[in-house]
Amino acid sequence: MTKYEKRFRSDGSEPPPLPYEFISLAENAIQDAQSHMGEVELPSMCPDICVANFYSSILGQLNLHQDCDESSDSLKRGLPVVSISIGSSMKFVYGHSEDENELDDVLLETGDVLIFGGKSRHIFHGVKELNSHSYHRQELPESKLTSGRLNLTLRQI
Ligand code: MD6
Ligand code: FE
Repeated sequence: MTKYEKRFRSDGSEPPPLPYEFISLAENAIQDAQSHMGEVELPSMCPDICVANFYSSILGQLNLHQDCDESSDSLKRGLPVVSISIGSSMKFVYGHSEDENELDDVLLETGDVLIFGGKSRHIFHGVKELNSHSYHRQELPESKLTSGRLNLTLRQI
């Protein structure tokens, strides 16, 4: 039993399956990443859930944590999490322990796709320092995105 087992919309109906475009984006991103990784193996993954979080100047960060809500099989196999950033940039902090002095960071900007899987599946990670000046809605006119950062994480339960 995982946290994702009970899935329903606010009206009690079944949620729709993931759009095909999300699945192929995740699979292609993992293949691209693998092609740059030489001998180190990144398992392939077919996502069946998308977690969406929106960060604004009010709700502006996610504290250090590990992603452990998927099945024990998915976690044991190190199936990757594929994270897509849209909108304002934020700093992704990560490390193999919770020691603040040992953390690395990378700036995630709109359009970036970040993957952690294989041996890195259990990294501690979080996001902070939303830069609300880094993105203007005109850059994505077809979206209704207000100022902030939309993050989509694709996973296989
Ligand atoms: C990010 N997101 O926003 C990283 N974890 O780049 C996460 O670490 C995350 O968005 C668990 C559940 C949802 C998330
Ligand atoms: Fe996470």
